[in-house]
Amino acid sequence: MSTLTFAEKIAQAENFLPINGTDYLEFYVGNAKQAAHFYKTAFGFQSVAYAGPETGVRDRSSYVLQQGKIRLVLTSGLKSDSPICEHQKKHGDGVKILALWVDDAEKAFEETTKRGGKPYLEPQTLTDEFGEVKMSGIYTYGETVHMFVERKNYNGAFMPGYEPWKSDYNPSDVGLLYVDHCVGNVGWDRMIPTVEWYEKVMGFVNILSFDDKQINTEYSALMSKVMSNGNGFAKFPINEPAEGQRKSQVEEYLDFYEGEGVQHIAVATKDIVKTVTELKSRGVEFLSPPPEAYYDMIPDRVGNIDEDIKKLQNLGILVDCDEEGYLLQIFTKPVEDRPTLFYEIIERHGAQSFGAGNFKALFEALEKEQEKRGNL
Ligand code: TYF
Ligand code: FE
Repeated sequence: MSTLTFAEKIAQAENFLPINGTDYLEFYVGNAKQAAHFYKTAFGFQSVAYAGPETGVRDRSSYVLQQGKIRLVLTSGLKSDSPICEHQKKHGDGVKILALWVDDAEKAFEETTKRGGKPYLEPQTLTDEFGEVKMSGIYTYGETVHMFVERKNYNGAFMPGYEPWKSDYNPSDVGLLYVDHCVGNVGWDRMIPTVEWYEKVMGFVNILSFDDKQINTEYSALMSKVMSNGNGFAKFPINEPAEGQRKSQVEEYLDFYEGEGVQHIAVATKDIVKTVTELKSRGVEFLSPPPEAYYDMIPDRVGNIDEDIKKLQNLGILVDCDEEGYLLQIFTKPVEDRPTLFYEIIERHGAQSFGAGNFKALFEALEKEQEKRGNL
């Protein structure tokens, strides 16, 4: 067990790629118009900007939505030979771009490509009457891309090419604030090379690891390593499947996504009880709640928490802790027909970890229930 705090670990990252946070997440989807409706209605995102044939963009439609600092771009290609449609045909709806907000998109491109990053987009400058945005991009795992976005004083709706999207339909937000982390699923024996890629090309550090002995329940055998940049604003855990009693959930993802890609996006809230109550009332589906015994064990396992355990239990919210505090988290079911992308809602109270203690706790709670039935 390392004695360094998370702050001490991330301070060891290199700083050739300063990152201010997530700029946007772009999805390639089959029907962006309907996907945008879903993220407004079910998740409480607000309409921000649009690009498409009406704004002079011929090959695609893109809808930009925002909640707190979280910006989503939902994009569909308009012709079957479009690379966007090809991506969607192979992977289903999924995350294409994890865009990072940087101070210098050209330098980000130079520093990462000279360390082995594979170019996706050479640095370019987009200009309109509201200012300029510079962008560049490199590939990460699978066909997923890290875009570097520099927007010093741009004050348009999103970026050149987009127009403000004024909608008459504006469901209220649900309290989502920012992207906490985005997890990638990679293939067998691909976790270490991917971790080394983040170290070498992006200057990130590994702040946490779970091996398959920690994360191995009947349902889920996997290994995971969390990569962070030097200020902790960009955190990318990397999962690899492991052999278990059943097929690993990561392997199932790889089969259905037909390759490596984003497994879940964790979004932060300050009031998880309120956020999850609201999401459920709007039809967002969550994984089944853990057994009662899980909640009986919380005082011993985690200690005192501010929240009413009964309320957490009613909603199926999970609790975990580390040396620095505790966290509350819950996972949605996949939001696609393929069992691929899902969401995590997370509320941190000091803890900087990712909830791995929940694997063991869920396992033990199941055994407690078994014991109650006299079957152990
Ligand atoms: O991002 C992560 O690594 C965690 C993984 O009950 C996780 O979200 C998944 C399920 C769970 C606890 C942690
Ligand atoms: Fe997570």
